[in-house]
Amino acid sequence: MILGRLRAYVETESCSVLIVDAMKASKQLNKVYLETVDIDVILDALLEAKNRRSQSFFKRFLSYFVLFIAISAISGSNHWNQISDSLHQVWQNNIAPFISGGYKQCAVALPDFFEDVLRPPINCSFCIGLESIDVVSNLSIETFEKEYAYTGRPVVVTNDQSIRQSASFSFQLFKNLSKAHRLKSCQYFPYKTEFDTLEEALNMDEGRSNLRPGYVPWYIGWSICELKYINRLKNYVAIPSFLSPESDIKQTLWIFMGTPGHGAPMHIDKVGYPSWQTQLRGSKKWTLRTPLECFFKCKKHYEIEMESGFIIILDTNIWYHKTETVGDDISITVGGEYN
Ligand SMILES: O=C(O)CCC(=O)C(=O)O
Repeated sequence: MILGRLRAYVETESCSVLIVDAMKASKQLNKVYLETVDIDVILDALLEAKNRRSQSFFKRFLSYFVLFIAISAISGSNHWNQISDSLHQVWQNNIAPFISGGYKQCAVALPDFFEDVLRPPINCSFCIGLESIDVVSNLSIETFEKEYAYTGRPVVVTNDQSIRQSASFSFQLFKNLSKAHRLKSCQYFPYKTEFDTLEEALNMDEGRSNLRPGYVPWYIGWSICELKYINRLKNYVAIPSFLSPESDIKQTLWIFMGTPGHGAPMHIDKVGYPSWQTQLRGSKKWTLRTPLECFFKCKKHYEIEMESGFIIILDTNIWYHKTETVGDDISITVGGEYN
């Protein structure tokens, strides 16, 4: 009786498909029908059942989809490049603008898990047999190019000539250069700080920037990408001497600085070239993680502590990496990419 009346009612609201489906689906509904004749309660229950059904359909669809892309990525499917390109397109053109409510670029970042499974699988030859990160003193251009530059093997270089030519660095030096418009940033990473802009960060109170007892920890990073400013920064920081002048083609320089206990979280980059980074002040621990597809072929984790004057060479496009300032001093680094 109730169902008959209900269907008639609902049909006038042009929702008959919903009702028929929902009636089949929900045992709970039968209880509602028996216990009440209030049409609003019944409709609410029907709608809830319908939502639950479509949610569980969506969840099932999503888990099959995620399983499919994870298996393709891990197994290194031949078509993976096309699949990942198409998925990126769909994300960028349809899903991200839809979620962010517009076409603002980067309003919604790809969630980490998707970043991970959407990248093309990496050939593990760079980590097979690698037990620890080499530490080499005074590396020559030839040895660097033969053994490290394009092999994906990370290396830490000590006693490089460039260190002797670099200035001594402090928070204040960057603050002064930026305030005087002698350096201008391009991209800025606030990490876990509350500073929305580099200017705000460089204007933090003096006690905090000087690590006075009770200071609130911080860590920031930014890039310099205009030639005028890059050349100015190069007056202070010498490029590692084992990089040949031709390999210094990607000019952008990156600065990272912050206090003990803080750093960059685990991530992988899509910057195109491998990186160098000089530890100009303080110490920083790097933790490297091999990509998922190499877990069964390589060691999973590597750690290395960079002391002042060390230079790390790392292809951040194939190694997951995170950093943490260690010791008592501020950590200041400058780095870039090479080709
Ligand atoms: O030096 C750091 O703390 C972070 C560096 C980094 O994440 C990168 O170069 O991708």
